[in-house]
Amino acid sequence: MDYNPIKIEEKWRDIWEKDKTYSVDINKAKRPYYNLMMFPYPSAEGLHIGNVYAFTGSDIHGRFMRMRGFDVFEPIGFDAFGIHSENFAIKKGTHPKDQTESNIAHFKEQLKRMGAIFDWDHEVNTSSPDYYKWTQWLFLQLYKAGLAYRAKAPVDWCPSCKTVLADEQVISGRCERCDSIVEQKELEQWFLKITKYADKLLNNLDNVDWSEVVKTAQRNWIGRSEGAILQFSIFNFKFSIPVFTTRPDTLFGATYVVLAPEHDLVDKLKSGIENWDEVLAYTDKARNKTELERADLAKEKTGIELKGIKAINPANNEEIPVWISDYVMASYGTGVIMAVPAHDQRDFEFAKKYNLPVKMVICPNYPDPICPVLDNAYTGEGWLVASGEFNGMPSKEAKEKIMEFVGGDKKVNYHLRDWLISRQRYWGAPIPIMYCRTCWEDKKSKIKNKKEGVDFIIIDNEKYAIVPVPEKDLPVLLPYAENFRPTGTDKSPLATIEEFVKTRCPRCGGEARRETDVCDTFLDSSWYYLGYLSNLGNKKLKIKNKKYPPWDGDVINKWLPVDMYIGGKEHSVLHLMYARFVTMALHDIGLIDFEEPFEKFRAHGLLIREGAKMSKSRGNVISPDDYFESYGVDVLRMYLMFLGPYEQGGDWQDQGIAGIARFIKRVYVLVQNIVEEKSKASKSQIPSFAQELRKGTRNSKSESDLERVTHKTIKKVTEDIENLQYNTAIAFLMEYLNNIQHTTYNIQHTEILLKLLAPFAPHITEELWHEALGYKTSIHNEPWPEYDPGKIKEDKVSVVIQVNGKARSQIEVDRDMQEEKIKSLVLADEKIAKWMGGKSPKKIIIVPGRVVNIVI
Ligand code: ANZ
Ligand code: ZN
Repeated sequence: MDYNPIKIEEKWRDIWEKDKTYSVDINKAKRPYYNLMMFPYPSAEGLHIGNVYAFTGSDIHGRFMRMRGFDVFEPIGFDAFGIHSENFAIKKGTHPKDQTESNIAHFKEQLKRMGAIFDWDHEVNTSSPDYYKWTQWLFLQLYKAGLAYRAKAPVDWCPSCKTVLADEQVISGRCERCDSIVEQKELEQWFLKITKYADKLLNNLDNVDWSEVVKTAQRNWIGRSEGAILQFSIFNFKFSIPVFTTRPDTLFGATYVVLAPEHDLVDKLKSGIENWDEVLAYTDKARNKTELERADLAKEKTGIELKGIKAINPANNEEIPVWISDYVMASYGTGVIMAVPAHDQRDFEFAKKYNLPVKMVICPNYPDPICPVLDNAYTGEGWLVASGEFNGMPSKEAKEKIMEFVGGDKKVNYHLRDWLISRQRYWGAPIPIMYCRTCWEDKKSKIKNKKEGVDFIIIDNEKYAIVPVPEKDLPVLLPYAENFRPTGTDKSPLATIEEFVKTRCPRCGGEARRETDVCDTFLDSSWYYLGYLSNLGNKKLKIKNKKYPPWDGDVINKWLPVDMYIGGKEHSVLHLMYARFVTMALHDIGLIDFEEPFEKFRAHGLLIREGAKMSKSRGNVISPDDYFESYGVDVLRMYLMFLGPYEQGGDWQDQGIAGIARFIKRVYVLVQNIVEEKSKASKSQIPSFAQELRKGTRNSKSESDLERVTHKTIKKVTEDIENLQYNTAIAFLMEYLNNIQHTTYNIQHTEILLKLLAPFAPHITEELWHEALGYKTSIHNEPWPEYDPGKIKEDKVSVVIQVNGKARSQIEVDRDMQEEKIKSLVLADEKIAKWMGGKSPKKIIIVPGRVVNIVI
């Protein structure tokens, strides 16, 4: 029989779907294992090969855990709202709703071909009202808990996406999505108070099993910094200026003070400032720069002295000048710094340029009284000099002491900013808020004592009360708008739809207006792992259909936190941070029992093609469809996983896939042959293998070798899959196939090969399991093969290591290990290194399996 992957794969897809081979009863499952992968944006006509890469690696893990006896829940869905999908529709000249529907249809077809154990009964689509009703509900819970608020703030605006962006969505000053340089705008927007959880977000990282790169990215993003607030009084003014510093130990070296140009205090000092026009001109220029440009270390520093203003250094009462400069940010710390040019590089450059005094107060090598002349700031720790009574004190100790000395306060600062979720776009969940004028005017008489907030906003110079949409009125439907294109103003296109904007106030029954911005897509995906386990209007699901929340607490707490989450590291501080925040908030509101959503997270690597990033503009994007049709899914899955360690990514080589195709074909032929031979043997009375062994007509040595190789293979493949080292697992399977081919009649080993191969190539293994080996049940329900450690040991031998003929150490090596490898192991041995005392060996004599003698 010829191997015809297309036919075989289609056949098994149908059977699996009909038999519901992979579905789990989420209520009854005994050993729940939640295997989650980051769901795709259906923002193109089809799956990207990078999606197939990511999902295959995750699915292999899911299949493996299934064979190990877990009830694996592996859901999939679509992150269908948002600018990615909307932009694609705009490009195609279609409506986002229609385009998204047709994209999803094709995605689904492809995902079904992938041979994954997806549970389609739990599919979610974030753009369907059944789903976004709950995204809006989530927003209302956060609002009620005081975690959602409106505020005016300088925000990042993407001129090409025509919307504001969250802090996390600006990467090196550019839009995360389209790479345009962002601009700054001052706008009133909705924020979620993620900063309230800054400490928890940071501390919990110590207790989750996540890829280290991602943890580090989150730690840096949260950016906790411990310091102090010190007050500098101003000559002739009644108030003092607070500065935030992480180095109070350097206070005696503070030779000037710098304010952010747009700082409120600048205005308050106006009466004393002699060069006001100059100051104003500088401030205007600074406002037009992005924070990133301002923070650029390489950039030439600029600034203006506030002439006529003097600050007093609280440590020594010296009068020092006050400047404004755009290297100080208004939004960080207090927006004011004490400049210590000797010990801060930015201050150093500024002082050099404007001829301000540089005073060294931390000496790297005390008690050396002569501090080196600086050509750069010395930013390390050391001992204090020129600091009065603190001279000679270690700088670490002086931090606290000097802070106390001048009556400063401890202060912890975070880089993390609140999450800006308003988007001036169409394709998203409308923010479920209304604005009512009557309610604002009535607030004193009627609403004063009500619990719900009566914050107001100003629209066209009128004050409006903020009124949340009642939960029973959800969802606030997104209208099918003809004019969905971004307006380019600071309003979403929904603002132009009169029927949408005008509404009745649920509180007073009067006329009200709706909020017209929509939610950031990342709010949709911040809870989708809960959504998969919820009844979002899906009649087929047997989940107790609670009114609020949409999930059953028992089910949620049984399955979550997610056991394994796999996805891209580009979401390190986006989705992964937002989802953690939302989970913590839901926990504190009392809706779930856990506060970390993902117990284990692994970032997969990126797939490139022949050394280059795949992109439409390069024209080197691979369509999975072509490979589904030519080689079949099993070959594609295996080839992708063979390209490199899954967590590092791989380089797709066009020729490479043929090698995997040959391997699969060899498996196919081998199994057929073994079965044929076996049946011939039984018909023609050819002696069985065991009989042959007894008669001594076969070489029993090779048989015991195969036994050893089998157990070794099981061990290696098992461990490699556990560590997501799929490429080496596949290599072991290839080697194993070679070994089996040299024996005959070996059904038992063939079965093991097929089982080990099953997570990688689910279709062909199922086919052979049934058609060649004659089983009636699925190979995917078989238990994972176990190995016997006793049977592997044999191939290790213990070797004595001598130095100049004297036994000094002992190591274990593989029996068949190459001499070069043995030599390097021996030389790496700690004890031996000591005995060699840094000398290099003159000669190394190896007596195989017994002794290694090093002559020095
Ligand atoms: C004096 C000093 C002396 C400083 C020294 C550093 C070294 P992180 O670690 O990021 O929190 N700073 C404070 N507020 C600032 C603002 N709004 N814009 C720009 N810079 C600001 O950095 C804290 C340090 O950054 C603070 O400590 C302050 O400079 C500066 F030898 O104060 B330091
Ligand atoms: Zn009202």
